[in-house]
Amino acid sequence: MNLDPQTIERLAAHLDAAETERREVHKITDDYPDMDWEDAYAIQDALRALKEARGVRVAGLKMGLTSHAKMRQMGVVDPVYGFITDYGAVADGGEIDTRRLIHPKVEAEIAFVTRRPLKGPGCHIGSVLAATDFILPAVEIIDSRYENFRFDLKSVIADNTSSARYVLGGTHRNAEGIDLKNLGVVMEKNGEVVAMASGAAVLGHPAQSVAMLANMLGARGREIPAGTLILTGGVTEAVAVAAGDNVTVRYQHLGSVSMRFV
Ligand code: 0L1
Ligand code: MG
Repeated sequence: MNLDPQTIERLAAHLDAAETERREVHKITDDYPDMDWEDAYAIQDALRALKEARGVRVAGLKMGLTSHAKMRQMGVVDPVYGFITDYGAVADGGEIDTRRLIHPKVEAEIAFVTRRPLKGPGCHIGSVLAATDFILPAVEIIDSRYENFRFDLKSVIADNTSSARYVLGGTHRNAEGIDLKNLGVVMEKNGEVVAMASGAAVLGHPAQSVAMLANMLGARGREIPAGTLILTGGVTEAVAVAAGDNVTVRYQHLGSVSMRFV
């Protein structure tokens, strides 16, 4: 690690304030070009601790940048992980207040809920499917705290991978009975189709994203606990939204998820 504990705490507070005050900031590697991957995740951990200390509950974990479409869109090559919060949850069909966000974008995702812990290294699709309680459709609303979504991977990890809001659909299914690779997803904005993909867009299979998360956490001596909700990453590129937009995502076998931006 190259950053001292005080700098890590200060950068976490800086990113937390940017989120709560809805204020864009420049990417933190501009000022700390030597920060390494451990520093980046240490800032994310400090951000999580800061939020939990004021009563925020962590509602689950997320993987980001797991599709080639997203990686291409953001000019990066590796997935990242972060956490989702209780205050980020929006009911299916609900309203999302854009005045609380900077420059939101929506991503269609497939979510998993585990019934057994998963720990890397060596976690694979088979172990994930065996440990999965159910899958459900999800839409993540990301909102980077960085100006114009311009960042590098370390800055985005520190900023909790742009986590902001998420909407879960009501249809829960057993993953074993579903061909997740070929599960079709269609995203509509204001009645127009804006993106289409299948589950294979996420690292070849959405369960691979959970396996990678377990392996990434395992490298840090952590695991995915039983009962964890995991957003596996956008199957399509992220689509920008603004007040007045209506978004519906239709999932083969899993129903649809919708929301309105006000
Ligand atoms: O969930 C995601 O894929 C977002 C990862 C962070 C990068 C971004 O803000 O697009
Ligand atoms: Mg996402």
